[in-house]
Amino acid sequence: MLSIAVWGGGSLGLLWAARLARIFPETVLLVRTEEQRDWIREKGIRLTDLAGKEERIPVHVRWIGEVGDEAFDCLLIMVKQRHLPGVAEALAAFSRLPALAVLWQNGLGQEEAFESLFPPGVLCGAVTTEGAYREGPGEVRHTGGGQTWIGPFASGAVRSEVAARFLAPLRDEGVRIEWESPIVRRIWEKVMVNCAINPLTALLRIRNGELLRSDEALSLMESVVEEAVSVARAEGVGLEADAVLKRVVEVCRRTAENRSSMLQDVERGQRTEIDWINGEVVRRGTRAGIETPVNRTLVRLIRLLEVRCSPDSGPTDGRLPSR
Ligand code: KPL
Repeated sequence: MLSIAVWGGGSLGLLWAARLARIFPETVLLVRTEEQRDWIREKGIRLTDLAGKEERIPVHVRWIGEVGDEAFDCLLIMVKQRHLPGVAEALAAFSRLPALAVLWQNGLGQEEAFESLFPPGVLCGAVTTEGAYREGPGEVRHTGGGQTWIGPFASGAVRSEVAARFLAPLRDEGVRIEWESPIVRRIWEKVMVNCAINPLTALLRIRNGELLRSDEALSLMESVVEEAVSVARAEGVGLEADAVLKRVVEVCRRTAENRSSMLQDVERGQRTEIDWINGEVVRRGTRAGIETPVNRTLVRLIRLLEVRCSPDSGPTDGRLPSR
């Protein structure tokens, strides 16, 4: 039997912990607060499926303050990018590291904090087109079906035996999940979609589908994608701007009613993932000598919005927050 842990009790963490607990009953969910732990320990996870049917699923749950030296075969890391250094620090204290560690963050650069911990092939990334919405501490709604890919960041790394034992039972249960080696191209494709949709929806406070109603929005998304495609190409990931833009439009249609994750962060007064999405395109563009003025402007506008929307935004010293 595989021992699996899901680190992070956000929307995807809850969805996957519930799904995995049905297949691998020993799955442990690691959450950030004692309140969330107590809620889930008492009531389980309440999952509302795509058809609107509710189910309560009991899950082993622990607060990360209780996590000591653990031995998991497989670890799904589903925290926001800004919490990754803390996870890497905690893992560095484990005497036995997982044989499969999967990073599920939006954006680029998530692997950087972990590269020195894991040998190539153990550290994987995940990209999913599924949607979920956290409705409470242990309540999650599955808002969109889709496909998930996991695979190593490193080229040439082979699928481990643990990865095969993790994937096969999920597929048997009808979960659409594939191994893709390396995962980098999928990550870039997703980043481009997030670069185009997330900041604009957050700035304009609109749902994804509304972006398609305006030529101005479409032309901004086109510029964002063109810049990002040039940067990806400089990194050896050959994507075509037209095809990517078509995909962006298709995602806007398919998720027309969604409030993007960045819009949700802004509405909750939380820091967004802009630095790891458009911000990474700018950073990598600078490294490769490629100008990315539209992405740069979106990063600045979102940072301004973060300062305005933060619950503790008092007077600032005039500096914008940096990553
Ligand atoms: O991934 C998303 C997000 O909101 O972060 C999209 C695809 C834009 C769906 O809302």
